[in-house]
Amino acid sequence: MAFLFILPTWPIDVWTAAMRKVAPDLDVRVWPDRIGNVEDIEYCAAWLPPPGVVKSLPNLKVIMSLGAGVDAILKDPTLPGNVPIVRVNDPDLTGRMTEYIVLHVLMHHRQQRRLDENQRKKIWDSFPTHAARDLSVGIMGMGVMGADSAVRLRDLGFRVAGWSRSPKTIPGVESFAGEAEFDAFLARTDVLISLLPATPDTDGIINRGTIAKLSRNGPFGAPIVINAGRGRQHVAEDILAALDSGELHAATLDVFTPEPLPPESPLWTHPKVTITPHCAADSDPETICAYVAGNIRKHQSGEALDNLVDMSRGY
Ligand code: NDP
Ligand code: OXD
Repeated sequence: MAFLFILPTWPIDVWTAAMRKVAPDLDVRVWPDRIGNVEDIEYCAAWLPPPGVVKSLPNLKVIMSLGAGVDAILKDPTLPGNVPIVRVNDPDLTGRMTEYIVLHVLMHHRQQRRLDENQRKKIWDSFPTHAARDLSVGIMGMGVMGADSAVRLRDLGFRVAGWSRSPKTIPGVESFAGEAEFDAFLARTDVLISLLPATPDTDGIINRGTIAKLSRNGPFGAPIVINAGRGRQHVAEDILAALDSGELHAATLDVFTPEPLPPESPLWTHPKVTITPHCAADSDPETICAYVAGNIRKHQSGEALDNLVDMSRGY
């Protein structure tokens, strides 16, 4: 039995070293030049696999994502339909995302960019601040990441709601579900966060129409958007237009189409936009390899795989 990494855009030596450290007995192969006999390969971990590579593995039993999202794998139109895909659900990855979401909600709430600007200009302006309870945060995507962020934000005193396909029960967090409750969710939301997976249903969900339905009763008089889900979920032109017209107060964006964000994108220099380079939650090689190796061991001993992707939902 062998395990194959298919990571054309990742630092492969870091990942092979991490896997060898956490699973010294695993026969680790690397696409394309250290693949060996393809018939040995029963497990692979992939991110943006070139179309056809996964399909060329005749004895493959499981495809593993090295992140929480699987869109980078599902892009391959030739994936074998009968091989299960699993994704990462790990406290390290989740904790990193929660740090990012809490950081950016607090940054907007405490007007840190205004303070930074004042410091640069040597302006002592102790403007009034407002309480966390004055701000309604709404999280789209209440899975592993969204639920954890919601709880931490709730504990800081923010009014938190989540929107997902199915309703959730989290004490102190209001739940909205499905298209029927989307508008009500938007109407009570001052800070809109996306932690949705990339699927055809979530493509372009942060558009001018969505922004227009957000609350304008919050302390800034206009809403704030934070997208750490996937770049496909926001329409960049709509965000820019809404910021310029005052319909949107500010935006934090971690994910883009395409990535890297091209230097000519007006998002880079917009005074109301905070850009981060898809680093909200980094996959730590040793932690993720230990998780992958654990899932392989489970599968080999006949146990159910953790965090199986439901192909009918696409996440
Ligand atoms: P989960 O699968 O645990 O959660 C996904 C959530 O989205 C679920 O609550 C699901 O609803 C909801 N959802 C999916 N489709 C819809 C829809 N059409 N309408 C309403 N709700 C929907 O994923 P994770 O929380 O682990 O990760 C979420 C995403 O975060 C990843 O797919 C990835 O894109 C992104 N991510 C980004 C990173 C970064 O660094 N920027 C790092 C890691 C992840 P339900 O619960 O009802 O199924
Ligand atoms: C992920 C990511 O999906 O890093 O884990 O984007």
